[in-house]
Amino acid sequence: MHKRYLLATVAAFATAGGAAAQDQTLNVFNWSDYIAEGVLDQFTEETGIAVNYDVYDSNETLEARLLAGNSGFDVVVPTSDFMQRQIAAGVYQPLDKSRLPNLEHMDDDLMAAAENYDPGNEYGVIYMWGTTGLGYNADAVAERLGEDYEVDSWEILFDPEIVSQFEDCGVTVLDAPSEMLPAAMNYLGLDPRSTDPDDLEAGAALLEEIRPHIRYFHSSQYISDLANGNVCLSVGWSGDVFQARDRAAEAENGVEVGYIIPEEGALQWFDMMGIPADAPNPDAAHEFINFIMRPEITAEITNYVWYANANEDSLSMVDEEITSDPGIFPPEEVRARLWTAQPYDVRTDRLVTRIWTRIKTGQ
Ligand code: SPD
Repeated sequence: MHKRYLLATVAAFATAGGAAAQDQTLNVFNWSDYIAEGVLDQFTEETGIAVNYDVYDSNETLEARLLAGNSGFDVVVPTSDFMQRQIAAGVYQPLDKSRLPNLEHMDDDLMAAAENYDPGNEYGVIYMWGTTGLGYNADAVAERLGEDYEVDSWEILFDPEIVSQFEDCGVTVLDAPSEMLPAAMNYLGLDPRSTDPDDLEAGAALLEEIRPHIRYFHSSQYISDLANGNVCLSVGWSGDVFQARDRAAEAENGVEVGYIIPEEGALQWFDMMGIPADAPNPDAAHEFINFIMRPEITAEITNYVWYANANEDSLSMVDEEITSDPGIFPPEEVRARLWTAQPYDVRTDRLVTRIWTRIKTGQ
């Protein structure tokens, strides 16, 4: 999905920044539904740097643009496992930490976790983090499985007899093979991080079994569809499902959306801000990353997009409704059930791409 926004106005140039800044443009490529209204305008007002903001909804889309070279982007937001292999491919430039004083606000433990992908946090800073779980329409579940049924397991998706009951109201999964195959493998009791072709094929077989009941594979459309009641069960990213819940509440349409991290566990991921090696404006990129790391700006974003952040000093400004929600900031006992991804090697990547095409096309 590609929408192009030119969010900064010429009028904004006049309000701040020196003459040099007035000529500057920053090109940001970020996930859709992932920034608070007003944040980009505030950056432009303060710095005089205009922002071109473009969005995607898959790591594969971002990666294709970066590997092709000359993307023109100054700041991008890959997920950490994808970033790891992109770092190896020379896609990023090291961050100049002397220009990022707001790094002091970041949570040491979470940045240490991100070091598993980027030793020394040389290339990336956590933007937001989350989990990949299940979004559901509470009434649709109660109608089909009874008022007492508690959605707490991947069985609602991966048990063919159960998921078949939701076919009429709409089941969706992410168009993200590196997340869907591990989720299926984990449900089967296999290691979700396994790259053994037999394990991947076992996950694929399960997905093929439930394939007839899936309405679509897409990684952003489910937000509005869950909110409007057009679908009732979605594999989704934590904040996106909470945005759906929020939209339904605002619309007062009677749709009640829930999100769970299933008891069998789920993927925990980190989305990282990084600067491509060939970024046209690395100075503005550093300024932008430092701006985002301001505690009040990060808090504003989390309050808008419902994703957890890794900015410790922002948390006192994040709505309690968000910090206290176990689906957004999971407590320790839930975190113990989360797994993290590791990047696929080239051979596994090719196999996964083939498997995914087979699953999606149903052939
Ligand atoms: N709408 C924002 C979605 C952000 C999702 N990040 C990707 C996580 C991949 N594991």
